[in-house]
Amino acid sequence: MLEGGPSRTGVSALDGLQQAIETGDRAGAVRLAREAIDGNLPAQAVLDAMTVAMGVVGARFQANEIFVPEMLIAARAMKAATAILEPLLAGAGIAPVATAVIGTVHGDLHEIGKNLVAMMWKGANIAVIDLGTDVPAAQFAAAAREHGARLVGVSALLTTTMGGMRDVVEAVRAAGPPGTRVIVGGAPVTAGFAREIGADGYAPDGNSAVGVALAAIGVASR
Ligand code: B1M
Repeated sequence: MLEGGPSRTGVSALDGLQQAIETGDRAGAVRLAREAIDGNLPAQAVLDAMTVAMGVVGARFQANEIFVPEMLIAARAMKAATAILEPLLAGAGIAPVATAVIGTVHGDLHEIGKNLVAMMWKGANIAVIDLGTDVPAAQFAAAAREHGARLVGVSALLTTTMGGMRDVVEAVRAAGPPGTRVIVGGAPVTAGFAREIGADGYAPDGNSAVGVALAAIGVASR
């Protein structure tokens, strides 16, 4: 009988990949991500397996079954494995449709979600300047000015740091290029919070961050 969906080998590669991320096995994660891609599994399915793994890691941390060092090595494994996907997601456009500056808000060291959004934006032919993590509000505005960015992306993963996004919106309005749009996201961030702080857009995940960013600057999605 013929069945759609990933092959058994594909499914077990994704299970193995999820396991490798959960246990922080960086070499295994890279190898299995490569095998999954070489086996023609869609990049999105590979990404989803890794994201599920980080959810498991977070739940274990919350239940005091693992601690910060284990979260960190899991994140390092995911970071290394997502690098395999970047060339697949990267855009092949000639001139970028816009430039974006992106970073994680001040006080916050979580970078994987921000990296994924940066990857997706590059895939949509947006030139991305990545400021990294723990970025002060003024630096977003200064970088936007320096690079003539029409978009500023801000990520926050902690309820204790998301308030800093308001400072970024204010800094960009005060000292960024006129008309620059600020897009926010991250696990604790909601559309309501984004509205409250005066952001121009909110996206719950990397995929939707593309449409939200393009809509914010008036460019039609392809
Ligand atoms: Co931290 N951590 N962490 N952590 N960590 C969380 C976020 C937590 C939910 C874990 C938990 O308790 N269940 C919890 C936050 C609780 C809260 O505030 N509500 C937490 C905590 C408490 C902490 C510390 C305070 C722990 C401590 O020290 N006691 C500490 C804080 C350090 C700091 O930042 N100052 C800390 C540290 C760390 C590590 C450094 C060890 C490590 C990060 C390493 C790294 O990034 N290089 C880490 C990790 C790995 C996690 C979890 C397990 C995984 C995060 C992740 O990468 N997810 C996380 C638990 C969890 O998320 N379930 C947790 C995968 C990623 C693909 O998803 O980042 O949500 P995410 O991104 C998504 C969307 O949110 C969205 O799109 C992405 C793709 O779909 N998105 C955007 C993100 N940014 C966007 C921007 C956009 C649009 C969409 O537009 C610009």
